Amino acid sequence: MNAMPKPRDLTPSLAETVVDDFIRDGAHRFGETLDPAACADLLAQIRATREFGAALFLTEEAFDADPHYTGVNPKPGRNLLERFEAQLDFVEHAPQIVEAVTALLGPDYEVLNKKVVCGVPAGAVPNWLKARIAGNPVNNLGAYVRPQYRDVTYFYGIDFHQDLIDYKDREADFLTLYVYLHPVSRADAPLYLLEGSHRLGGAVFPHNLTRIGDRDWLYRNAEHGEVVARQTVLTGETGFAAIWHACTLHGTQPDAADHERISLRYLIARRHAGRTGIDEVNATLQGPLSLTATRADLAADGSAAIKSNTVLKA
Ligand SMILES: O=C(O)CCC(=O)C(=O)O
Repeated sequence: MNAMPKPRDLTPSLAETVVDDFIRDGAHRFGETLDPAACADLLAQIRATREFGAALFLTEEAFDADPHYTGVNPKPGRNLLERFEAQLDFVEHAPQIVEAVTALLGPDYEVLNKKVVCGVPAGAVPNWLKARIAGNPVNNLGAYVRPQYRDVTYFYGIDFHQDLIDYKDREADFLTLYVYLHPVSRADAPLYLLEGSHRLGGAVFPHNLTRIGDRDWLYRNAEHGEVVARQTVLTGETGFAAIWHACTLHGTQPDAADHERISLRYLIARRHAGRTGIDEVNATLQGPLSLTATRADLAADGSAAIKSNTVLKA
């Protein structure tokens, strides 16, 4: 008797889905969360290192005595995540993460940067500081944090930006992996992501965005054209993970909860010399793959030179 022909498996693989999602949206959210017990364990250890409250900050007098706006982020030798290196397998070796990143970047990809990111709750930010930073586009609070705590990046919201912003002259050959270590609701400074915004390639910050409906933005990148980008809010459970393209616009509003939001942020780059999924994605972009200047919002000392913030209107 002849065997019945096997039905063709029409379900796309994760690798195919991820590349398709990057081409269409510039991002992929994982359906499966990372190990919640490992997240909770890491979170407890991170929280045990400090109070995520007002004690993080310098006094106004101490800040004004010697203001530094640059060199205030985690760096090798001053990065809290280095202490937990031995327990990051639940992220770095999770099969879905490895499959997705390999699909986009090929084998032997490299981690350019990994760190703990904290959304600082409103109640922890001193009033003098709130008054100074109100309306600024990038409220990375590193400049105002006591030096011993600069092993974490602290945000009180950040306007829509591309992660290419920190990589002048580098091609968009990397992606961001972002992981929530606890449930993140609307009140916990979730990431706002503009799907399809990557299609215009690299663009100088701040970005030309006009709200055109409940969830849509008209996004223009000078001579490279315009696109309607759909806003999606990345709320999620413990272990929620998402990846996005270096040109995908995203941002956060200030943390409105009474506790800090703690996440992990990885930047992962291609090392493979051959063609990979990211080449397929980048071939569909209608703007530049790299920029000679990435931002126009800063004064020479690195302080904010403009007051404007679009994500606050999201
Ligand atoms: O975690 C946040 O609040 C913002 C993170 C972000 O957008 C970034 O680090 O690029």
